Amino acid sequence: MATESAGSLGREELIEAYRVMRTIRAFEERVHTEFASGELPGAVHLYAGQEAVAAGVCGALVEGDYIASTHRGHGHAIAKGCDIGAMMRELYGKAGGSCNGKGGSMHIADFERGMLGANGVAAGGAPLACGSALSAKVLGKSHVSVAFVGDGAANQGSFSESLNLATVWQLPVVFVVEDNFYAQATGTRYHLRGLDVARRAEAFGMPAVTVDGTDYFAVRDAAATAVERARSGGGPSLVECKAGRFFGHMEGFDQQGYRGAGEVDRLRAEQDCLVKFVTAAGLSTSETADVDVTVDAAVEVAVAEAKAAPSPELTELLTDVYVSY
Ligand SMILES: Cc1ncc(C[n+]2csc(CCOP(=O)(O)OP(=O)(O)O)c2C)c(N)n1
Ligand SMILES: [Mg+2]
Repeated sequence: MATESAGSLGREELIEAYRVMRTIRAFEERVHTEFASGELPGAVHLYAGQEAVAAGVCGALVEGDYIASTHRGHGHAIAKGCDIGAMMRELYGKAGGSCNGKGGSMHIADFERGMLGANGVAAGGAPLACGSALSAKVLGKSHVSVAFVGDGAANQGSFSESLNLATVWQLPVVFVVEDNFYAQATGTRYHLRGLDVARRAEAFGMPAVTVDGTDYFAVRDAAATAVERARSGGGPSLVECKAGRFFGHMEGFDQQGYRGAGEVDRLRAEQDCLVKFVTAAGLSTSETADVDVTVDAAVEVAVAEAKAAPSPELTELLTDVYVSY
């Protein structure tokens, strides 16, 4: 599909988009093997397969914009510019991690990068992004806030409340719903009856579109339109992106018996957003190889440094945990 940004992005922007998606993929594939070898603690939800959503949406943002993420948040963090070394240390619970090793996968945050946090509460990012968007409105700032929400989380009451508040207050916020076809082991045809979440958003008086979440350019164009609308005072929008995950719901505990035979193999063979992107962007083998080598080396370093890093000091146990105002 020929989309607006496919033609308008320069070579450097295309290579940067590939670098972001390739970093997410390498990070997630490596975390999967680290977890399988018993090296990695905690609860981990992998984002591989959905890279074009995080990269496409964050590609439409500028510095100073904010995102609020989900329990499946590594891809969002990487796309928003978080350091993968700090992220890997966080996953290992080590000093120097994004939250000094005390948050783990589901709490990675970096306010300086505009990453308001992964979130263990389904749809927890939606009201957070509304708050961040309200601050822009009240303080007269120009930042836009994005909430990433899963298809299952879109059934949470807090999500509907957020859509309502956002339209009532005309907040500069974009809701990005990632329909990866499952909420844990429950398929969307059981919990949404096949209904696009975008149709629900329209009932709140909000522009909403549904796009192929494995198509970087389709996601980026839809996000750019929504971000521009938000920044120029046009209020909230919703972008629904459909893209399956390559791994189970959660590392270590999901045999994926609820998925059809060969479903993941087919996803990897036919719906790989990185392969689609390279073809659509016309990147050469040498262009991708340069990125691949750099990215793989960076992930290797991140893992080695995370393993070698010390645990946080006991004296740090309560720092950054409680805030007094
Ligand atoms: C408020 C709340 N209820 C239940 C859960 C347990 N839970 C964790 S992930 C999940 C499913 C989320 O599905 P979806 O929103 O589609 O995101 P995905 O895992 O597919 O990325 C649930 C129910 C939770 N974390 N928070
Ligand atoms: Mg889901």
